[in-house]
Amino acid sequence: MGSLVVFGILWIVGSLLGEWGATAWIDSAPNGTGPYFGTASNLGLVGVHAFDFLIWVAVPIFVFVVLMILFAMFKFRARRDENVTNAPSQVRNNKAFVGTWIVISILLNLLIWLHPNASGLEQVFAAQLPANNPKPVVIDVTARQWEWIFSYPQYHITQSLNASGQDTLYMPVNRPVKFVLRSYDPFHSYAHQVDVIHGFWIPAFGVKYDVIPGETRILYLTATKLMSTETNPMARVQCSEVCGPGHPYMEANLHVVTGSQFAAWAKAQAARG
Ligand SMILES: [Cu+2]
Repeated sequence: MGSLVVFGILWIVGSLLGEWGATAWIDSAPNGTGPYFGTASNLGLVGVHAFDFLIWVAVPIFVFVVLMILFAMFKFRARRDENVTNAPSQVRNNKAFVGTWIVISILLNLLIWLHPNASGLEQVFAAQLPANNPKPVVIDVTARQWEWIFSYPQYHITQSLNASGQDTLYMPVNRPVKFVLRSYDPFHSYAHQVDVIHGFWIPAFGVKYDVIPGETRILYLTATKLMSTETNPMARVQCSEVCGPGHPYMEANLHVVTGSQFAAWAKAQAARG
């Protein structure tokens, strides 16, 4: 009984220390990004919260298992005067313990299936409903070998470029954006159907969406942090499908700006046509 009490106390103290360490780790990096980089969109945050929850659940289990190994090594070690060659069988069976372990494992699996798996998926599905994205900024994204072209039909911008003539994605923070994703390849214009697959990936947003020839795909997303490629390399559009020799260089600048900065930028872009 004494061992059980000691084990219980060690488990509780170890778990509390572990939870404290995990929280410090998660909150360690600047901007609260911790060990994650996909934290700057409503969809990315679903994943971040899921990982936080899993770590929180896993810490006491990890501490329990490690403690059990250390505890058994110490408690059941061979004594100096013990005759280990003729020791009795060391195999024990505790049906209550095994039964409890199995039941708790099944319950934990069910819990993780429900939350964060099913609940997170539910959040992602809900985030893709047009009704939950009022007054979105519509951005037509055309992927081609090897370039991302961004047009803003509401603002009469046919191709958004920066001062150096590079494709640039501007979007306002905390406002829904409706990405209309299409694949187009002018080098293979003889057959639009045999165009190649690209992958629309913004690492900082924790989101990837394949761009399939012949399909028009819609992705709703809300950026939650001000950021730009200049200060954060994760804030960029990157192709994530091997789409030919130019694939690694198929990236574009990203700027997440305030609403008023976005309005000013759109006005200036529209003026240059
Ligand atoms: Cu590509």
